[in-house]
Amino acid sequence: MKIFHLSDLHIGKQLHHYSLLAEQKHILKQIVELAEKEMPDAVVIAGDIFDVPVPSAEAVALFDDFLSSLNDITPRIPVLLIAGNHDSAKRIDFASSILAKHDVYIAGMPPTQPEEQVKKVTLADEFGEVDFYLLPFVKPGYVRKLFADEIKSYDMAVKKVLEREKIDTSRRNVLISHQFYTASGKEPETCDSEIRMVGGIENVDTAVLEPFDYAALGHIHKAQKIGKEQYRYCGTPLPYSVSEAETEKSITVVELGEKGSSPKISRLPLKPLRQVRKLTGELEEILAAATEDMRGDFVSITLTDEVEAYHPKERLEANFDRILEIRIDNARTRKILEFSEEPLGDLSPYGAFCAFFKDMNGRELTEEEDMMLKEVLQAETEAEE
Ligand SMILES: [Mn+2]
Repeated sequence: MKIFHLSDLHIGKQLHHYSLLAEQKHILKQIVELAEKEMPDAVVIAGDIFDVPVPSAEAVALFDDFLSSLNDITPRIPVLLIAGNHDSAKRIDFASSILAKHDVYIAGMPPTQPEEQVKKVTLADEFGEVDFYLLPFVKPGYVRKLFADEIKSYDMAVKKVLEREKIDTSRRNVLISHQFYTASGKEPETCDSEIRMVGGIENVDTAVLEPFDYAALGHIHKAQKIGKEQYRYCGTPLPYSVSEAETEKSITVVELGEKGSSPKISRLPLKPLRQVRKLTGELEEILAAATEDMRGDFVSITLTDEVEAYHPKERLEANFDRILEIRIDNARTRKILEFSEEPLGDLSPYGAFCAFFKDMNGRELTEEEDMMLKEVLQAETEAEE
């Protein structure tokens, strides 16, 4: 059984205020063409379909178009998808019972009531049946009514929800899930486009994936395995941050053979409409290296000129249509950065400002400035009381 594993489409996402709808339309079309060519037995989307819980009309229309184009392929390819943490479970679930008649299977919410189970879809190939478990993003609070014990963590929530399914491990099982999986404490490699997680509270250990022959995971934006070869994040179909500049995005293709055999896993590269590039150097070097090919790309520029360059913004804009940011990295800015990273210790606001002023201006405050500063701080303190 051949599976296309996708996740984190984030339809409607912007990159530094640039709409990515044209890029997303282009990449979704490419995915449909690859499906026509490769004819997988299923397309799996492991959450974060949209970038926000209430997506724009254009974003919804684009996803609708993608599903219909996939559905037009004959023989029909089933699509299995779940909600991620960016999606609204209820909105994703809209029309799901009608869509199921068209082989589009959607799970918006994990079970929340004692009589509910994880949505299961069974598909078959020459080796028999495969059970797909569609587990949308789980928070401990969503599933608390299912258990007598208090659900104290994400790990416990996912573990108990899966145990409750009494999965028959003599069958072939695939999990579709959207969580922050770690392997005995080892974290996956992240990018700047994911929401930062604090203190590891969202971690779910890959031990819970044991009953599955393949785990199609979403949430992490870089393609990688976690724990075992067959536990995979497929990553986003497009670069969604400067940290993903010039990294190759892909569809993860999984071929499940007989029960007990290791699945064959490969990656089908996706070619974006525009690249995300990171350019570093002196203004003149960057301008000299700019080609007509790069004009439309999204560029993050770091200027290293020690002497302030002449009209850098205007000159860069004449060569690049989509500038994400222009940073300056020279001795002066590095000094500022170094200073900001130095612990302030127990300096009072007054002491901290004096040190900052000296560093920026290379001198102490004059008597008059010192008095002004004290007045401002005094007024602040009074306002707080
Ligand atoms: Mn995501």
